Amino acid sequence: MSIGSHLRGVLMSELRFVTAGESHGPCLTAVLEGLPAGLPIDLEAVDADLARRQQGYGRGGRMKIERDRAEILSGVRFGETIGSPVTLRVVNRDWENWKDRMSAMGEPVGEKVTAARPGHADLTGYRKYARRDIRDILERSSARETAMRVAVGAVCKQFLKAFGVEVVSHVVNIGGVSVDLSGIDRSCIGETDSDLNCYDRAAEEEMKERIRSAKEAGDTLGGIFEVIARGVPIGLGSHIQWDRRLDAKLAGAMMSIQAIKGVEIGEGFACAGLPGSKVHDEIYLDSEGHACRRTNRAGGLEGGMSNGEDIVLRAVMKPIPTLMAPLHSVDVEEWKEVLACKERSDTCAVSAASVVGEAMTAFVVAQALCEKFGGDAMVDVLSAFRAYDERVREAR
Ligand code: EPS
Repeated sequence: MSIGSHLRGVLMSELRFVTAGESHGPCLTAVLEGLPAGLPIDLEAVDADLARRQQGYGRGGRMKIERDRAEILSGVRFGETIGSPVTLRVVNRDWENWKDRMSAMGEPVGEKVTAARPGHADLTGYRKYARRDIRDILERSSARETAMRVAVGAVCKQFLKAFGVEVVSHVVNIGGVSVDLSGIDRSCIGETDSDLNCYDRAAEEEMKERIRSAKEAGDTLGGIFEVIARGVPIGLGSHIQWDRRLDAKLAGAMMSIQAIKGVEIGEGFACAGLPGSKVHDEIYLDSEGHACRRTNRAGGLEGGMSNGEDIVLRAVMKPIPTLMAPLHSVDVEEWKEVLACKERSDTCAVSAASVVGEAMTAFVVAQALCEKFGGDAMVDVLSAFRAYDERVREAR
């Protein structure tokens, strides 16, 4: 087999997706390819995740306009996948207000954006893509795109459910206010009705207070969220090669979310200050003679593979770069120092990012499952999974 055909083979068996669409264009779309045929699709569950992403104390005016709903344009018939690419669409209601300025054809209309925002893609994107209006960059770098990641992730969650896998998230820090993790029962995560997807009421009130003051000051806030994947079978990913390691894929997927600046797995950065005896999860035998752990500091990943414990990831989101009290910058047309442009934006979107983190984790775990048990039909994938699961459960 030539390298070319080998690579094609790899790509064809892979679960993958791309998104398209501008923040104020007519709609956003995603194409998800590689899902086996025969997976029942619940569109209401997709919409429920889209609604969760729109929530959050500190969101801006845009979220009052949008009511994100997913439509399916291909790949599903009578509520079941048929093996072909699944196309999802979310309409931008704000398009009505932007039709002329975001028109695909015709002469440019409206004022250009020329004052770059520090921390956004504005300045580098404008130069790299040789544009004359920063809007050509900000429309796509906007986190509006994450609506499609959430829609794709929601479909992946339905695939994962067939294997007993569940992905949840919670916010653990906003603007320096931290949740007391020792007081949190992680098994309850996934059940909150909190505005900030936070499970520590006292911390949540303080977070809201910080968001209120940041908004008053024309400033923005970032934070940290945690994603937990439960029920992941052992042995997804591999120690064999750098690009097959599941921890690398998860970290990469998390870093791909707009405004994320750091990721840690399990104890993560805290490991730097601890001796090995306080970091590694000792292995015991339970009453039935099965290997078990009493701690999960590894965050469910050892040697680039899932080890059967919960996968625990945390990601840090920087404060949103669009400030109402703008920072020093340059005007790209006049090439002089100015204050950055003020676009309508959010004060804090960490709770929205947590839902996106869930979606990206669900996608990566679904991709790893497809890679390991891949098949064209759900029945085949499930029977490969059950045979493997039986073997590894029996293995001593
Ligand atoms: C964003 C700017 C704001 C946010 C947007 C991300 O949009 P607008 O410019 O329309 O006010 O609300 O987030 C979303 C639209 C969304 O759906 O999350 C940005 O510049 O990144």
